[in-house]
Order: sequence, then structure tokens, then C-alpha cells
Amino acid sequence: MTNELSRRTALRGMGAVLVAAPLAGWLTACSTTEPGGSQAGTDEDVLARAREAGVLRVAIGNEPPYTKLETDGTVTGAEPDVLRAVAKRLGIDDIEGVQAPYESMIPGLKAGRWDVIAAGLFMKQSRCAEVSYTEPVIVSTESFGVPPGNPKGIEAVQDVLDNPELKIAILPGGFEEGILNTAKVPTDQQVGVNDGRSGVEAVKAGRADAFFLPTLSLQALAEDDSGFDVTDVVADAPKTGSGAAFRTGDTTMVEEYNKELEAFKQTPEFADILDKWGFEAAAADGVTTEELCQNEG
Ligand code: 6CS
Repeated sequence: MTNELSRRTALRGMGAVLVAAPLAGWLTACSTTEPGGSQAGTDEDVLARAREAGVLRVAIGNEPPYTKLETDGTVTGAEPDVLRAVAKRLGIDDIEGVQAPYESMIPGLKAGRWDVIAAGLFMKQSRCAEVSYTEPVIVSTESFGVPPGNPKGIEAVQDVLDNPELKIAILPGGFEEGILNTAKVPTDQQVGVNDGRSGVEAVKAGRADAFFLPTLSLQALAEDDSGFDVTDVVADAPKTGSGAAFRTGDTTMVEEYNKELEAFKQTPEFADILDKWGFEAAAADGVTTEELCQNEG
């Protein structure tokens, strides 16, 4: 994979959100505090600690509509809004967001830098082996961001396999990178980019022929940039589903969270949140974590 990544690290203000970088060992100012989280690898009850601290620290990607960091530092988006509502039902006052690259989210969770991931971190075998996902909140789709008119006709992963000249922008450690690797797309066809905006710019500048990202994320980017098209759903990509992800030792939290999530899903508020962000609340009906954790990669 060729990298367009700038290994930047930044601590964004001292507001509700800090930025965690992928560099190993780079610690945020709060990584030594455990306001609601249990220590990595312990079975301390994160639920009791979060109730006491009044806050649950959540890793987000800032990729609307899955997650969004408002200019005042408020964390929102479909997943954090559901997490906040269920946390309140569990007696936890609020959530506090930490923005991190997808590739850092599970290591940061295991290191105790945050208590939970609610970022649209899609379930697949390797991730399900490292964290405890709650039942799914979101089931969504993947697309390609392409130059206007899709001149190279990129509509499926198979099209990338069939044309070794094609370069596909992906987020390092992201679900789409995993799809390409599982399909055995050579890494020299993969272009790593920092975030959604960088992926779009890579396509517009001709450094990549397409940007592989969730359909709704590309559509959100296209709202502010008419310089690229979003393809139909990529038919040969696996079903993408996500829920909150806790440490494997936080069993009490996952059990209690799932109970409250199931009850919350029966309320109009749940559907209102999903609808506000453009998701189909019913898309997750009947879909289980067990099923989604069968995704290869
Ligand atoms: O689960 C992932 O890794 C992917 N999820 C989202 C919401 N965006 C891109 C990322 O690769």
C-alpha cells in the first residue's frame, strides 16, 4: 500500500474530544486517567466505574453519518447517539468522545485509553476475536467514490481484481482494506489515505481511481463536493454491521448494555436517531453479532 498518510499527531484542544494517532505509544493527556474505563485486560466492571464517574469514554472516527464531531466538541452521529441513549438508561450520565484512526481503536480500547468503540467499526472475524461487540445497531453498505461518470467502470471488487492498473484509496486498518486483502487485491493497488476528505482528494487528483468507503459516508462527503460520483452499492462486498465494542473482559457491561439496547430498539427514539442520520433502523432487524462476526478478514 502506498501511503498518503501524514503521521501527524495532534491533541485537539482540551475539549470533549482528543485526537489519538496510530503511532504506537503516543498517549493522549487523558490516557492515564480511567474515568469510566477498566484497566486493560482486567475484568473490573466498567459499568460500575462509568456510573460512578458519570461518563463513558468512546472512540470515534469523525466520519458522518456514523460519527460526527461538532465544532463545539460534542460527539454525535448514529452510533454515539445510540450509545448515549443506552448509557443513560444504564445510569451513566453522558459520553465523552476521543477521535482516533480506525486502526488505533481496538489497541486503544485494550490499553484502556477509552471504554468503548462506537464508530461504525464493522464486525468481522479478526475484530470479533479481540473485542466484545454488543448486538448490532447499524447494518449498511459499501460504495466507491469515483471521478464523474465513473470512466473506468469501477462497480465491484471484482473489477479491481480484473484490472491491475487500478488504484483504490482506503483507510489503513479499515474494513474496506480488509475486503481488498481478503479478495487478494495486491497491496500495490491500494493507496492509504488519512480520512474521507483525503480519499476524495486522491481520486480528484488522479492518484487513485476510486475511494472505497461506506455508501453513506461517501454521500455525506459528496454533499460538500460535487467533484466526484458515488457508485451504487458494491454487490460483492460483505454486509457491514456494527454496534458498540467493549473489552472482552467487560462481560457485565455487554450483558446489561444488550438488555437495554433491545428495549431501546422498541422505542420511537431509536428509529428517530437512525432516520436522522440516514440509516434504515429496520436494516439491523434479525441480524446478529454472531452472523456479522462470520465476515472474513
Ligand atoms: O469499520 C471500518 O473499518 C469502516 N467503518 C466506517 C464507518 N468507515 C470506514 C471504516 O473503514
